Amino acid sequence: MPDQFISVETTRGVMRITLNRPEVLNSFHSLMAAEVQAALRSAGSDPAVRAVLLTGAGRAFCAGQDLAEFRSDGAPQPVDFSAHIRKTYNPIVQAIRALEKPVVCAVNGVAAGAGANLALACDFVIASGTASFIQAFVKIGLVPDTGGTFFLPRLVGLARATAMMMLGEKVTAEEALACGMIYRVCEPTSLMQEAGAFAELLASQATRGLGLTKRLLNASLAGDLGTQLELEAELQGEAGRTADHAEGVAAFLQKRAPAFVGR
Ligand code: LHQ
Repeated sequence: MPDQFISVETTRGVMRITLNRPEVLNSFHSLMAAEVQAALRSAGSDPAVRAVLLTGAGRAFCAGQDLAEFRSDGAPQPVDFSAHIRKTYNPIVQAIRALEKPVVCAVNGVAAGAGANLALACDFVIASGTASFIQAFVKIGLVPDTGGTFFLPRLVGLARATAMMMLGEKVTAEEALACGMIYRVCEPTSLMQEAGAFAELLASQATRGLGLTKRLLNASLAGDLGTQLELEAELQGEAGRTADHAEGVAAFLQKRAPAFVGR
């Protein structure tokens, strides 16, 4: 079935996933979440995809949960939020972290609630100078979700994460860059060009090596030194058996640029 709420296109090794409900700032309802999950599954299984670029259509990246999804006649419906989160956001975050290919998030405007934390689950966040990040949950009496309480304190430290999550104030792209929350800030007019070129650069690299590096970084978030050293040794063995490792060494010795094939 064709996607209704996102657009997906793969060119030059990059799968571009665009959240496409601009009239509600690309906020998530269950159907859009299911489409994002399917796109990420296909990114994992398609060898032609060597990097993913996630962004939003229109003036926002994503305003988090579509707050109209659960309401009728102005009264909150008795929805099981726990079940909803387990079915929608959690599998997306798990899929992004488990995908052994780099995921770049181009934050083109406001990223609020689950939208902010979706961005933080990606490997690289490149934001427009006009973008902002809002841990909006507190404003509606909720707790942060979509992995925010895992990634944000690790990115910016507990003190700043606490303030962002307990105050729900807008954090500008420049502030986010300054505190280590994101990778880069771009001029608004050049965001998609720069983020696209960056994703294509990643897609031209030694994909298995990048994927195994991501597995190591994931493990480092929770592991101890001994376990991490052992995992490095194991995965270096695997990386050392790839065609791209042989190509990288040959290119170095022959003083030429490597031509990686992603295997
Ligand atoms: C929206 C939304 C939106 C619907 C803007 N929904 N329409 C998990 C599980 C279970 C339950 C709940 O939550 C979660 C996780 C979460 O993500 S909780 C956090 C949910 N998100 C928010 O609380 C953010 C709500 N949005 C805002 O605070 C503002 O819209 C921001 C600061 C993002 C942008 O402000 P503005 O630039 O001033 O835009 P706006 O407010 O005028 O919005 C434009 C339109 O988009 C507007 O519709 P309208 O028909 O008036 O043009 C909004 O109603 C709609 N919209 N966010 N989350």
